[in-house]
Amino acid sequence: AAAAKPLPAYAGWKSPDALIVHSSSTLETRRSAFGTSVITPSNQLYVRNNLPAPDAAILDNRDAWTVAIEGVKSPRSLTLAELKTLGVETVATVLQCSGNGRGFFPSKPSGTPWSVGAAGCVVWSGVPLRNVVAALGGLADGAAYLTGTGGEKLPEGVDPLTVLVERSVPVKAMDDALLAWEMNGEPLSLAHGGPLRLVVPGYQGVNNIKYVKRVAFTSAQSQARIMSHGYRMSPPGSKASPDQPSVWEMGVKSWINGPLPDKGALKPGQVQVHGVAFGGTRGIKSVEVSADGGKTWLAAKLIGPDLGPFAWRQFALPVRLEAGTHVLASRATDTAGNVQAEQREENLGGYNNASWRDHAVTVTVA
Ligand code: MSS
Repeated sequence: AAAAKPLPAYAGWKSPDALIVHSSSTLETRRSAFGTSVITPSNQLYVRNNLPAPDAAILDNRDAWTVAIEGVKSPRSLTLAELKTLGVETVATVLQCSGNGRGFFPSKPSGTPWSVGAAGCVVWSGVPLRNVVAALGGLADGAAYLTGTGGEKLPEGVDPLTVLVERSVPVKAMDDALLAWEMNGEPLSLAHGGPLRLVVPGYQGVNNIKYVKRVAFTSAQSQARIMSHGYRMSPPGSKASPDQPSVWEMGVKSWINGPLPDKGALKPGQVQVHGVAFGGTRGIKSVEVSADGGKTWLAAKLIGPDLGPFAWRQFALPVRLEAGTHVLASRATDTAGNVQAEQREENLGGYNNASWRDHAVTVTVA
C-alpha cells in the first residue's frame, strides 16, 4: 500500500491516526474514529480549504483582527476585542462539507471522494451576529442575504471573483449565526478559521466562512464564482448556473459508525449498532436501524446529551447478529417529520448526499 500522506503543517497538531489525508487542503475523519461521545475532538475534525490557509501570523494578535460589517444602518469595522464586549453565546453545531458522501456517487463527480468523515459536531463560542447588527443600528433596507467573505490572500494575476471565498445565505440565517472565536473550548485554530469565523448553524460547511474579514447584508447574492456557479445542485449533464439551488440548509441525515467491517469478521452475538443523526436547523426526532438492508426497521435509542437542534444526536440499538452477511442501515426523522431519503439526489458536484442506502455498512459474522 502507498505510504499515508503526512499532515500539512497548518494541521500538523492533528491526530494522524484519526484522519485520511486526501490532500493538503482536504483531511477526512475516519469513520472508525467518531466514537460515541457526541463532540468531535478538534484534533480529529476534518479540514477543507478552497484556498491555501493564511499565514499563521494572523493569530499573533487575535484581538486586533478586524471585520467590516456592511448593510447595516451604521456600517463600520470592529475589532475582535470590541466584538467580545457585545455578547457571548455557545452553540453546538454539525460542521459538514456539502460534498460529504460524494464518494458514494457512482457518477464519480470531480472533487474529494469523501465518505462520512467530512463532518463533525463541535461547540462554538462567539457573539450572536444579531447583537452586532443591533449595535450598528439594525439592518439597512433591502437586506436579503447574509454574505461572508474569507480573509485569505488571493493569488495574483487572476480575477479575484474566480477564487475569493465569499458565500451568501438567506438573511433569516442571521438569527442563529455567530461570529465565533472559540471552538471546543480553545481559541479557534487557523485550520478551522481563527481568529474569527462566521458560523451559520444548520447550513452546509461552505457557508461557515473562516478568517472572516467582511460580513455584509446584501440585496443580491455574491458574484464570487464559489457562490454563482460552485456549490449548486446542478442536474447531471447540465452546466452549473446561478439559477440552480445553492447548498444551504442541511437535510436530515444519519449514518452508522459501528460496528464497521474494517476489523474483519465479527463474532456471532449481540452488537451495539451506533451512529449519528442530525436534521440541519430542525434537530432529530427519531432514528430507526435496519439489520437487513432496509427491509425491516426498529427504533433506536437516542443516547447521550442533547446539545440542541444544530448538533448531532448519537443513537444506539442492540442487535443480535448470527453467522452470515448483514447490511446495517440507519434512517433518521427530523422534528419537522422529514424522513431521511433512501436515494441520493443526483447532481454534478456530488453535493448533499443523505441517502441512507449509500451510508449502509455490510458486516460479516463468522
Ligand atoms: N472559509 C474560507 N475562508 N476559506 C475556505 O476555503 N472552505 C469552506 C468553509 N469555509 C473555506 C471556508 C468549506 S467548503 C468547508 S466544508 C468548511 O469551511 C470546512 O471547515 P473546516 O473547519 O472543517 O475546515 Mo465544503 O461545503
